[in-house]
Amino acid sequence: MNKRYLRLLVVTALLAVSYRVTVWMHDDHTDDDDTTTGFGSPPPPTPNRVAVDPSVEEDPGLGFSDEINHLGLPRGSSPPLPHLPLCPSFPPKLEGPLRIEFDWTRTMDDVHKESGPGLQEGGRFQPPDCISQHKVAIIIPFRNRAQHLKHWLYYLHPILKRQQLDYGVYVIHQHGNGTFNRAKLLNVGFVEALKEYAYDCFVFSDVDLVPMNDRNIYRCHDQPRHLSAAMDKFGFRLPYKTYFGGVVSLSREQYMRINGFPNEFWGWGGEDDDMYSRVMYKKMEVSRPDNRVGMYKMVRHARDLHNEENPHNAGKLGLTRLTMDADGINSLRYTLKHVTKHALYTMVTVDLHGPK
Ligand code: UDH
Ligand code: NGS
Repeated sequence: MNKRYLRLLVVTALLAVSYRVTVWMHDDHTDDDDTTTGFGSPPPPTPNRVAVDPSVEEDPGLGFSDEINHLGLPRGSSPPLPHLPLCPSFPPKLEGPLRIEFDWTRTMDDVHKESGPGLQEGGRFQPPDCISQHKVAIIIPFRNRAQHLKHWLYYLHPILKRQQLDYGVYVIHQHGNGTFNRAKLLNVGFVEALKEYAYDCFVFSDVDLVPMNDRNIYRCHDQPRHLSAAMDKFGFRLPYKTYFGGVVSLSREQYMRINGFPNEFWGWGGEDDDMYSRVMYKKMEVSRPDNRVGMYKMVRHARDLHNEENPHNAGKLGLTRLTMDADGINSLRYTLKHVTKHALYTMVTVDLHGPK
């Protein structure tokens, strides 16, 4: 190849990249209108560090594969140098069983100290020395649980870092005093996290649950996973075989296949059972860690206000097969109030348009 031809090639490649950036900048990504009317294509994320791994497959296509390649880069752009190696499948610094204590009041200062260095604003982390195999958004439904969140952040950031995940923490805060809706908040988290980065895996976690073993990796598997398989409040076993509450992980594809979670379970109870049925009806299975690795400690607390047991929820469970394709991520409506970047997490405050 002569020098002139090579120069021509380089110029053409640069023009192609700059064209894509220009098109994206002129796309309509404004936040002026704060109503989200469903799940559209998220914008391409900020280009990131990449490792070349020929074994990773292209995204099969869920609405945003035209924009983003499997490395989280806008299509057409080339990976920046230098390359880092992929992180190993078994993170080398895991400790196994952990001692978890909730019987003291943590300040944010304690939490910051424990979280250690390397976190980016909004509770984002990428391992400094290798490219993670897992881009994980951790979604926490939230209202009036500030002390629980401190415990969660205090324990989880060090664990997630040791697990060498490329992760972000999203606390989805229900605005107002209306009836709580856990599953709808989780749907909002999925959409809002994808606006920021090409996450391929989603861990949906209650704020009051901390794993007691760091070998319980906050990643996705080839089937939806129930991570909190052995909670202390249930004597370190499942309360019933189809229990799917607490902490679960689903890949983007698995989540889209079940149309996300139900939006119509207001108040306490049943939404996790509906999520389990969705997985079954779409011919997937639930995987779980064994009872030793899947141990969790829950922060003890009283029942929350405005999240009373809803007797109608149990009755809805018999209808999941009929309702799931119409009630879910494809019918999600909410109003985004604020997105605030804290040092250790991103807080998304949202009006869920609850029943009056
Ligand atoms: N949540 C909040 N605020 C609320 C309600 C729920 O942040 O007001 C979130 C939080 O992440 C919580 C999750 O939603 O962990 C699930 O809430 P839940 O009430 O379904 O489950 P939890 O295990 O409590 O927290 C069960 C009922 C407690 C009765 C205790 C009686 N001793
Ligand atoms: C079932 C609920 C689930 C709940 C589980 C454990 O009865 O949502 O108990 O509850 N299902 C229905 O109400 C239909 S717990 O012991 O954590 O309070 O997750």
